[in-house]
Amino acid sequence: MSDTGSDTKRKTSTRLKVAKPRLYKVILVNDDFTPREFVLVILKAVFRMSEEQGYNVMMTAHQKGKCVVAVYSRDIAETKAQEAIDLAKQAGFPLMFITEPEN
Ligand code: TYC
Repeated sequence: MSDTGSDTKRKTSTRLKVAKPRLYKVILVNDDFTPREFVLVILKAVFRMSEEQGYNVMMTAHQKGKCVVAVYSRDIAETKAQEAIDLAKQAGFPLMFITEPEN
């Protein structure tokens, strides 16, 4: 068979670019009412953090006003943030999480 080189030719110009799904940060927001221990319970239950990770994130939010908890796909970030907010609300606390895109 003659070799035209066609099957080794790169077709970069015709290849469609697939957008990478953006990642979203879940951010813990400080407030004056939710007990520290309850924040820790939520971080461990919803975000699977260890006691030490959870404590550090909780204290950073407590001292600086907010702290990034984790980064996920948009769907997971929004679901986890809402789950955490709902659990706090059920317990009577105004604990807030927000999501925002990375970059
Ligand atoms: N500031 C709260 C208190 O002193 C504790 C707290 C920490 C609440 C972090 C929310 O995201 C938070 N009881």
